[in-house]
Amino acid sequence: MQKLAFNIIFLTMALTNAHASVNPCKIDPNWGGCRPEDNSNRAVYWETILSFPVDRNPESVLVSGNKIYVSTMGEETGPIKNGDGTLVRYHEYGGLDESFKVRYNLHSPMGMAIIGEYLFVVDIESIVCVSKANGDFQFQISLENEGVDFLNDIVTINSRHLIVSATRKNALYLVDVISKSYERIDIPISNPNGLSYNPVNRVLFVVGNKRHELGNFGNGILTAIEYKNGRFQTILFETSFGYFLDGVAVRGNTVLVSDWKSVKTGGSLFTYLPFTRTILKEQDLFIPGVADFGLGTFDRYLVTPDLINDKIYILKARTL
Ligand SMILES: [Ca+2]
Ligand SMILES: [Ca+2]
Repeated sequence: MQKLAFNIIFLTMALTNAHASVNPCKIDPNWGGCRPEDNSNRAVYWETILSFPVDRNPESVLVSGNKIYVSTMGEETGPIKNGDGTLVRYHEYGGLDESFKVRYNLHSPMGMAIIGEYLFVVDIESIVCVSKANGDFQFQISLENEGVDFLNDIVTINSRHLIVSATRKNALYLVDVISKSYERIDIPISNPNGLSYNPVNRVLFVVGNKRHELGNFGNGILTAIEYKNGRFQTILFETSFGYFLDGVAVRGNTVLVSDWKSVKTGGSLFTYLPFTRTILKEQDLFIPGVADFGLGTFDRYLVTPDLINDKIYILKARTL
């Protein structure tokens, strides 16, 4: 009897504690918003609510708090050293935030990641670090010695490590921003493009393509890599879908993937559920050039570049 009473008290305490420990907003700096715990296994419908022009060739978007960071490649979309690329910051309603200015010479900046007060961007063979507050240059780490010539995306793993994708090298690198060193991850990936990391179960998602080109053939590959025994070395699964995959983001228990699909009719967004290894949904976005998108504010907003028409689109999640 005493034991039962103890158990009831223990259970009550556990429930109270469980309730108290539920954090309504677990902000992850990598995707800048909360994880939608209540809706974590489901696909939603994304509705466009706003778009605005960006100069020029926006490749990647990162949302942090109520700010939208955009990397622009300049005149050319290839990794060319012409010094006309930059990073710009917008307010959530689309106005340019002039208090952020990158004076450092960027060529063809693409994916971005945040660690603390620092914003990292990949630029051809380098990882460039600027102040997240005002864009002031901090330092850069070059992977030139690795023969890297087309870094595409970058993702935060923890407070000192990042992973970058080197598309033409079919390689990923783990970068230490404190010691400014890097090592190649011993897993070949075909033309790796977008990266996203789920720190809850320590799984890295990589989207790549059999060929790094837009075509009318099935081309995309999503790879899930597990962090185990201190290393990224185990492929959990690999699956093929879509035409030309670019961006990826963990949303709750699902993984969102952008597919360029067609320059004429626009791209689409896949919602993939790793637990069951199934595609929950493919939504046509009617936006061409859906490159490296970002999620923001409670994962209820999705912000994507339109690389073809030099625009940014803000979409809002509608529950199905
Ligand atoms: Ca450029
Ligand atoms: Ca990309």
